Amino acid sequence: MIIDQTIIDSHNSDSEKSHQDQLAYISDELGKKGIDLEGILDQISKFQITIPSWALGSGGTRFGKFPIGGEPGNLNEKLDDIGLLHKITGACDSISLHLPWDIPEDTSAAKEKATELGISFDSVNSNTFQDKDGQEHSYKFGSLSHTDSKVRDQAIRHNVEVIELGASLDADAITIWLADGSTFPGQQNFAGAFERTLKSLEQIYKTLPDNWKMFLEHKPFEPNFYSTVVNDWGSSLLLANKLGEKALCLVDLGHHLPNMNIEQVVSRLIMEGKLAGFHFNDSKYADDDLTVGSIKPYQLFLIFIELVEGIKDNSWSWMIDASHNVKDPLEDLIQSLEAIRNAFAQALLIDRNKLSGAQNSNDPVVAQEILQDAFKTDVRPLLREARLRSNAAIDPIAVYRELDIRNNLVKERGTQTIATGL
Ligand code: PSV
Ligand code: MN
Repeated sequence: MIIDQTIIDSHNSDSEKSHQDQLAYISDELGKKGIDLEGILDQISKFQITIPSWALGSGGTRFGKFPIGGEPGNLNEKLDDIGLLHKITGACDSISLHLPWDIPEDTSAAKEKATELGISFDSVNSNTFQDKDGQEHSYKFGSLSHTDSKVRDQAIRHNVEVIELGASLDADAITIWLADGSTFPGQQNFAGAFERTLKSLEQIYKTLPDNWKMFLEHKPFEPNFYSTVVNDWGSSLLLANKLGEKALCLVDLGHHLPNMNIEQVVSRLIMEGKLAGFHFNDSKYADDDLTVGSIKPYQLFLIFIELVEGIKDNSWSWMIDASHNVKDPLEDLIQSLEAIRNAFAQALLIDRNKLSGAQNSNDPVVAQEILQDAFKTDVRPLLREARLRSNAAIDPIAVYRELDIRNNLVKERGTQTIATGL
């Protein structure tokens, strides 16, 4: 489905008056505080978030899946969906592929199509948490950490192939998340499994092209319920430090035990120059993969305060990793994109000198006032203005519904298509 620019423009002109009034109000308020509105708008517009290829269909739980219809059945259609999202939000100019779920049939054709849509290929993800048809050795008891070298070699080979394919698409990083671990006490020797994982990662690391990075993604549990080999940021950092400068730690917001101070983890990783980037999502209980900002928006804002402090010359990878059963996945992504930019914009409003002053004079009351003043500022007019300036929609959800995009996709693709993913 192709969205004509005139449709977006006409939607924007309908809401422009009310948008300009709200923008004038916030410009005035920020002006009184000496905040450079244009600088902030520029940073918001440039802030682009990667869409994972596996978040475009309805996600499932282990109890069931309820396909929404019109799901993209192949990589071409996935690129179309992201192109469409980018057109109406102006906020997502790249895709992250999960392999083998999304192996392009024709690499140059995929690249060409992506370029036409203004989309590039971000980090590629390997998958050794599932067995694929015809695979010689099973990952039931692990992959890079497996006790059997034949299984480890197979998993290493897969990662190397993912790097090769990623390089042919001009990606420059591989994200490795391992399900490896144990479900029962005594099942696995912790040190042995860690050592074998390190050795396997070293083999993969050696094959990285010069400009490439390796992102290590930790997770405390699931699918294993007793121990995971790369369970927390400590283990991730240990591996990254042992591997070398191209190895970095990726933070998925759902991959922490309850009440973890994720913003402090982020600060530590930035301090060590080891932050790779993010998988954004939200959660109430564990790795719920819910819409970003839907449960704990304040936590997201606190994380962005750390990011904005360290962002200077860093090129971190920003990606959404959410998927669930109840919303239209494209509307869900629009909401996630909005929540991420919202938190970013609020964090940009913090007066860093004032905050340092409050911290240095041990004044938690003023520090809290500074944070909450930014958090309670309604920055949505800034996000709308950034979209308007990128020829995107002032209100992307409204345009999505006005154009009846889901039903059009169902008409084009049918009700039975299922997008690859979990
Ligand atoms: C694992 O839970 C994870 O967060 C990893 O990033 C995987 O690649 C992705 O989810 C698969 O859905
Ligand atoms: Mn993830």
